[in-house]
Amino acid sequence: MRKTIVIASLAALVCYAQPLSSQEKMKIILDTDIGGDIDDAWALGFVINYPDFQPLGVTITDGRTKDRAKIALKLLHRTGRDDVPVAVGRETPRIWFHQFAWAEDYTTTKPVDAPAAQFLVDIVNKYPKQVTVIAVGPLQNVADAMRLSDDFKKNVKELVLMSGCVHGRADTGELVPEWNVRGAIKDAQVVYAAGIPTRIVPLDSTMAVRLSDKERTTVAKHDSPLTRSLESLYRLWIGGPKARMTLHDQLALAEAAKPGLFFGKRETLPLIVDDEGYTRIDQTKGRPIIVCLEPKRDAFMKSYIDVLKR
Ligand SMILES: [Ca+2]
Repeated sequence: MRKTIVIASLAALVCYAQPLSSQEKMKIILDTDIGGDIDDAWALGFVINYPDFQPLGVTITDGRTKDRAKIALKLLHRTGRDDVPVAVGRETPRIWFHQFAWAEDYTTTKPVDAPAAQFLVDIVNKYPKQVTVIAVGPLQNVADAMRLSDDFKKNVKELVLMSGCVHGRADTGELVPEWNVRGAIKDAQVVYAAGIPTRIVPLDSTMAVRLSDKERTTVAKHDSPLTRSLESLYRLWIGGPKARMTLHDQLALAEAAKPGLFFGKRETLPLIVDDEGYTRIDQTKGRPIIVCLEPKRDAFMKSYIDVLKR
């Protein structure tokens, strides 16, 4: 069973021009490992500025989750979004912390008391079948929410994940265990097998989308609390003269915001996660998952930067 969905809607190209009313906004939760790779902070920037999202919370996953949470809290505070709660997931051994210095002394706002998994359950129960969870880190929190309560599977509207490598990386063609899957393989297995409507944006797409120096300058020159913060975090992250941000997580947000608009092809495939962290097509055991391929790099990037500059 292999179905190809080609999406191209000229009507949708008016995309970011007309904000929706508060009843029509898309209720979302961003689940993120902010503070490691730089794309998470810049993805949260999109969530903060995108007018058609109603962000109900940010949940923090993987590694030093309390330290990661401080970055999210500070970024939300600087941009006037203290209304968005932050919930902390369980800590795990993996550590990657280039950007922690940016918020290590930050104490102005705090995370909510509920752990991330409980927070996810509570919010989807409050708004049954209305909340899209966009998960752009390893999947501990989403899997924990499923383990905690069957209500999560029943009541979440859908999942959009930056996750996996299905046919091969966009840059090398190599089939690899993708970072977010490899970082929490058992959790990814739970999520992929859950049978919830799920779309993934894999390395097959994301590795084709990097920020150019010109685009970075365009954002930096805009000079707002958001863009100043993102540029500061970028400088902490950048590890050498050749380092450039790959926009993995932002592509998942773009797919959540405008399904199919920024991808030339979407395939529904029966996928499983194997014990080594590969996402494999398995006609017997796989659950149908929509895989977003062939990113429209320039159209996406223009829309994304326009949102950051709002
Ligand atoms: Ca991430």
